[in-house]
Amino acid sequence: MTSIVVQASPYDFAFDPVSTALMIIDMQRDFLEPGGFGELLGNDVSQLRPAIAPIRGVLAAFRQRGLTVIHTREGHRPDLADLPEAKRQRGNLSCGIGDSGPMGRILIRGEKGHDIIDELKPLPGEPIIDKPGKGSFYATDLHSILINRGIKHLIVTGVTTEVCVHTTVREANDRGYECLVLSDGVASYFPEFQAVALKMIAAQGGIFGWTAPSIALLEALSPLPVALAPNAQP
Ligand code: C5J
Repeated sequence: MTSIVVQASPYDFAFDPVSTALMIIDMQRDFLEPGGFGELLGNDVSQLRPAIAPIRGVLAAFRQRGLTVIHTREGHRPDLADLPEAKRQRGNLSCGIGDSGPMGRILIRGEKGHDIIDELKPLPGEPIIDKPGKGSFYATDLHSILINRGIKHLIVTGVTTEVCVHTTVREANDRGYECLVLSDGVASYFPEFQAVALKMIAAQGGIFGWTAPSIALLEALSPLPVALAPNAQP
């Protein structure tokens, strides 16, 4: 077992990379690009873009070392059978989930807007979790995949900090996972929510987990040799 230690808040976060997964939550066009669900809700989608570069850096470090990477996408079946009526109606939108937008039907699996942005495209072999809710565990096989791979620690990135990232971290925490949320690898449409959502995770001795900037994780990973594992990416 190799123990990696990251300087984090509220205290050092230690993990064995072999039993750790990088989670990239909902980095979809529907949240990050104009014409998607995020913009239809009235948000300034450019607020989410600063998370892309830090996630790319950590993703490269994980791939180079053959470590586990998991992507999630929020969305629904084309027949909307998994879309609660309450979620469909929420926001009182003239164009909402399941309706046609500039990137196809909003938040529907298989549509252009539902897919992950080009900058963070999953590689073959990296599990993609399609989730109908805000949390990544609800109505998905994520927990089974993590158990089957012996994963105990999660490095959490993605959008949005106070919604799908928070819900996932809370779900993970209750299932016994240790979560490190990367402060520059998550983003919110609302700067004030970003700040307070990060504080809420690490408050009270790390009530939901830890937070740290991506550079702290990259520095901690740097002594770990690249291309050791058979599936390591150059
Ligand atoms: C939202 C998400 N905000 N991925 N989804 O509806 O955070």
